[in-house]
Amino acid sequence: MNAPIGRLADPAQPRHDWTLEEVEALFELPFTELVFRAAEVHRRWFDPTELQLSQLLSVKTGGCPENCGYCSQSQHFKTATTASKLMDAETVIAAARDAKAGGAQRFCMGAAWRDVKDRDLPKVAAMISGVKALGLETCATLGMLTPEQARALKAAGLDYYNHNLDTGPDYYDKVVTTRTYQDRLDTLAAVRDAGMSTCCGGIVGMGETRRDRAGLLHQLATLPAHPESLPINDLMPIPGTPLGDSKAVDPLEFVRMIAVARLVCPKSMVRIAAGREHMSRELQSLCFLAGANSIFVGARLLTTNNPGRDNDDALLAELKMRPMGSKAIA
Ligand code: SAM
Ligand code: DTB
Ligand code: SF4
Repeated sequence: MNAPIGRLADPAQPRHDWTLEEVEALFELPFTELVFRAAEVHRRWFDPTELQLSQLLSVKTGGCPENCGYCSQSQHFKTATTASKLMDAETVIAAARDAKAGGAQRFCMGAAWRDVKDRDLPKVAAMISGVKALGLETCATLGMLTPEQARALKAAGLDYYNHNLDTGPDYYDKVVTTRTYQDRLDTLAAVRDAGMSTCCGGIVGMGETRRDRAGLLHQLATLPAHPESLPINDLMPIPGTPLGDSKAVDPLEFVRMIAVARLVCPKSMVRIAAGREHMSRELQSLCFLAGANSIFVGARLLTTNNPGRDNDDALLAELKMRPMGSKAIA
């Protein structure tokens, strides 16, 4: 009778002591039971009719020295993506202004870098402060950071730093070998220590097992702080990369991933990140039911396509959902 009653009594309370076996057991629940539990937890912390909208811009594309097997931007693979230099701050700020006018709440700047070079920091800081001055939340994903660089980005006005763990620790070296899982964890610690919020999630569809997916969510759920944003990407297979011919993940398995993410990180924004372009309205709706409450808007992600505002506006209208923080529909 020494069972942790408080813990079992309220599944909506965040926990950091999840075991891998517990996370795996959630994946094994009957589908409707899993989705129901996740929907209940979602409602405890969020209005389930609200969706957070973020927009991405690739501010430095291609030519990346890392060998992430899923990525169009790695210089190790011959893909259709052409490399370009770091954009000017003014161009980035103009794109952010358009994103805001289109209804985005957060603007995320991505660079195909292994790590940040100090010489690029002033330009990146100017982008961040300019985007922040528009009244947008700011996010960047620039590769590995030192603690000093993290503090400099925070000082420039960066709210979120995206750095994905991508998959479970046992599968990581099947996907990328130019860095380690620990390198990723170290950057996440630098981001937290600098006082920024973390955006951290992963990809499904890279040939991983359910145990690897549980392994990723177990890592996220046992971090010192749950990521404030938790993106789940459905692999966009890129011709020319080692994962370019990957088989699509069963849509119901994708929903399970969303639901388990919601259950183990109950207060995080769970995002359907890459892959919505090939998802049906029905699949996306199931994801929203299972606790997803964030999407990327706009016709482009970094180098691949996204549904575009007209489609998303129509979907939100049909589902009677609305951008987070906007007025409720009467
Ligand atoms: N270079 C930085 C890094 O790796 O952290 C930032 C950019 S990187 C493109 C950001 C994330 O996008 C990756 O961690 C991965 O999760 C996701 N991503 C990249 N290519 C993808 C693809 N083809 N399909 C799905 N997600 C992808
Ligand atoms: C995240 O988890 N996914 C986004 C964002 N964070 C940086 C990137 C998705 C990229 C999809 C492939 C591409 O467009 O190149
Ligand atoms: Fe480079 Fe990031 Fe692509 Fe990996 S995911 S190759 S680090 S841009």
